Amino acid sequence: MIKAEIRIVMGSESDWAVMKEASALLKEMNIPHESVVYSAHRTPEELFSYMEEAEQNGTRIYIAAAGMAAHLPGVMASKTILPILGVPMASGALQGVDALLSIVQMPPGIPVGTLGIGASGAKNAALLAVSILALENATYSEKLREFRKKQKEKVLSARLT
Ligand code: RP5
Repeated sequence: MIKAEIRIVMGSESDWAVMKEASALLKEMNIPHESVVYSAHRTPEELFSYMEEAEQNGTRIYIAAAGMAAHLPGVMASKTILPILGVPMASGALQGVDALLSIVQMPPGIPVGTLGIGASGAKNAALLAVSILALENATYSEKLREFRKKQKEKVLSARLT
């Protein structure tokens, strides 16, 4: 297993189409991370073993993405005191509203920080993870400032025809 502070865990390979946006952003910022698939209800034992190994290998924050009943972020939060950022996936008949409500409505005591549904949530989870780590990492603060600068320039350079 690679050493990485950020781990992206998703409940199904079908979530990767969206979660690759979070991974791409971290890659663009040159931030070591790992993306894996483990399901809270289909592979619970393997999920817990993975978390144990991940935490021996430098993990400081998890991004957990799931759709439908979306237990994954909450179940992961039950097993660790590291921060969990939950991203609801727009899968199933309710297109992510079910996952959003499930992830955001954690009963008091075991928190999950919840982002928006889909790609915007995935990207914001990556940025928020870097912000949290940047509290103690000046290089990451610099990367975030650079990201914001580029984003601002892009907005200001928009030319409409
Ligand atoms: C959840 O159920 C996954 O996170 C995924 O969003 C959804 C559907 O999973 P698949 O049927 O595509 O494996 O567990």
